[in-house]
Amino acid sequence: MDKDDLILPKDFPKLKNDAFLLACRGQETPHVPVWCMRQAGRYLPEFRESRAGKDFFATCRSPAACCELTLQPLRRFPFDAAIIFSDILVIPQAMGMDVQMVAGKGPTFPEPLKEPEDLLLLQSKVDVNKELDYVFKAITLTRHKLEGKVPLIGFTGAPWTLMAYMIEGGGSTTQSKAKRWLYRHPEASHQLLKMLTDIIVEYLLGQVAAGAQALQVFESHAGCLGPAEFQEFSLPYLRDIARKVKDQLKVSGQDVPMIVFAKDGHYGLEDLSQSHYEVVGLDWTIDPRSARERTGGKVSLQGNMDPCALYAPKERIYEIVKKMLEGFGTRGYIANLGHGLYPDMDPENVGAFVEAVHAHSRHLLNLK
Ligand code: 1CP
Repeated sequence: MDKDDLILPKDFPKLKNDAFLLACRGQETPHVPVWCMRQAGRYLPEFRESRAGKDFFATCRSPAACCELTLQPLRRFPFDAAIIFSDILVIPQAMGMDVQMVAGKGPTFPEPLKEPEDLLLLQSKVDVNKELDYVFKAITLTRHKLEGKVPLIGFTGAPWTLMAYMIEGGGSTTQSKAKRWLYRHPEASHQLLKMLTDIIVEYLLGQVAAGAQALQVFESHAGCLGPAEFQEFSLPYLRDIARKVKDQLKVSGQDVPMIVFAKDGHYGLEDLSQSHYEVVGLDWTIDPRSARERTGGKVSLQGNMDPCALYAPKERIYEIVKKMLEGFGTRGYIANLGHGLYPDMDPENVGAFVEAVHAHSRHLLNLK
């Protein structure tokens, strides 16, 4: 065992930059905070080097490796938050499913769920503290190694998104196998979604206990659901997660901001802004001003530059960021992309994006 794998005492260093946490709560900040989904990733040469020849999930199981990968983008860019390096699919693994990362293909389940009877093969009562202990150790270690530079975000996949992977057996554009369950086996679908919700709640509470200062829930496959299916199979579970996590945290006097990101789920924006999350993350298909109108100042917003805008020249990136900031305003806003960075993106343009957010938001705030 690496010496960094040992649990460290939790007297964490004092936070020096709280702009992200303030923005989550709609409070005043000196600049608009910014981070990027997939900021730790293959677009960074140092990431490719660290990951070379190593199994993806073995990397996820090494707290020292996760810590290093989380810190890499922070050494290059003045991001206002770090997100722990891990993956949403560690939950199906903890439930007993085999998940492999296949080069050129992405995550693959050799034996996905096919019929409701297969639910019996799953570990429904997962000992989260034992099975996902490696994530908690990675969070504790990273929170220390960040030295209070910026807050650390923990995350999870949402129940519907995880269910979709568990049935599809990997990525899919239609999610038709998983949606077949919704229409053909609604009861079994709810049984699985409920099972996942219970595990997710414990998992998020464990992340906070380990040192996570904010939590993001990724409903990456919201876009495959229509409004009615979203109402039935996604939203109630998203709400349950936030409510249960917050109720539990309250008991110990803690209050950790939560972000919900339902990709392509614009039909659910009003509901998402009333589902106990402080922040709603947006993909790039939503206009900033209309998102503000539809959420009526109830929540902070996060997003939503088209990641492909990072292929533009730097001056154009500045112009796009300027419009985005003017659309969202500087209060209750966290700048981000509308989805993750792609491996072929130029790190220099990521730097230009971060710099544009900081510079233009300071300019707007100085005008006030
Ligand atoms: O070898 C590699 O480096 C593979 C690329 C990669 C990376 C960098 C994968 C495989 N996962 C990750 C890390 C990861 N995954 C993070 C790290 C923190 C950061 O953002 O910097 C996070 C937050 C995730 C979450 C995740 N994994 C999501 C939700 C976000 C999203 O993209 O919508 C999803 C859907 C996954 C599944 C997954 N893991 C990896 C891939 C290529 C995929 C998508 C597969 C597909 O559906 O096609």
